[in-house]
Amino acid sequence: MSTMDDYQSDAEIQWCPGCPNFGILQAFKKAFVSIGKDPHEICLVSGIGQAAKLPHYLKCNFFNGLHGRAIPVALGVHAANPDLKTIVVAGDGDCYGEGGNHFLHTLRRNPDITVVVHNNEVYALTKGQASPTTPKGERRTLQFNGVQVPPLQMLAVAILHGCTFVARGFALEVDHLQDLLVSAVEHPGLSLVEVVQPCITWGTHPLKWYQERVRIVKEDYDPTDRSAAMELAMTWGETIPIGILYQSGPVETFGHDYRHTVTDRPLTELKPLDKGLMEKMLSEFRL
Ligand SMILES: Cc1ncc(C[n+]2csc(CCOP(=O)(O)OP(=O)(O)O)c2C)c(N)n1
Ligand code: SF4
Repeated sequence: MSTMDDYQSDAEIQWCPGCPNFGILQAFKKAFVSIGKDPHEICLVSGIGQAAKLPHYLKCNFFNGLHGRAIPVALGVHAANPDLKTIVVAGDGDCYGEGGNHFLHTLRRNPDITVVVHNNEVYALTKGQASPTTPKGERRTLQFNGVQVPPLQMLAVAILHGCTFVARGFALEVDHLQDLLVSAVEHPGLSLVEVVQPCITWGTHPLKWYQERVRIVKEDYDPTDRSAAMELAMTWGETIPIGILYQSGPVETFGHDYRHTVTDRPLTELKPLDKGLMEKMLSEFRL
């Protein structure tokens, strides 16, 4: 049985003091302990950005790759070893902007992975430019006259395109976020958790602005009601609802058919191809 200390990394944390990302980090550690997984049974995958640094600060398997490309790497990890709990950690720019294409098509495929998006409504690492979730009209470091286009509503897009677990959390509601992460990781199929993560250095509003608006969904809220979920997913203003907004299933997950026709075992357990045969195959492509 793991403890919080088992996930403690020695890396020096590079976030601004007081960044709400610290709350998300704490929620991750608590969630892993609640799930009862040991660090070697988990693999975090990230790209580039402030959010993408989170895996550095947890002692478990992780792969830190390119901006926008965490999802395809996570799919590879999951294909190679479906016994690992594979979790993508990304910023809104990383996942919805440069990685938006991967995100969209992953919704259709329903792989059994979790995607956690820190939504701070800016590109924080590169000093506050607009991201796909920046509200229309907001002035940013490169958008001097204000952003000209409306933000993407990716939680609604996810529900529309068949994601069977869609949740929104708040970085300062650590215990609530812990519960969301546990439910997401245990959900079979693709699970999406977007976390409201105010950036206290480049963001427009102070923490108080978010604290006054964030509301946990009512206890009698029915997350299987798709229309109600769409409405909550698109609500971001006077109130910002948090909780499991949508959950349905079970739905067959991507790789299910293929795994049973090709192999029942993780690819990591297959014998490597014969070296001579590999050489022969490669030689056909050599000039
Ligand atoms: C392929 C590539 N494109 C662009 C960049 C520059 N870049 C690094 S981080 C970043 C945006 C970070 O914003 P976000 O993903 O929202 O994460 P945050 O820092 O806000 O957590 C950009 C544009 C890069 N490093 N690599
Ligand atoms: S720039 Fe913003 S997101 Fe990045 S560490 Fe500082 S407060 Fe956090």
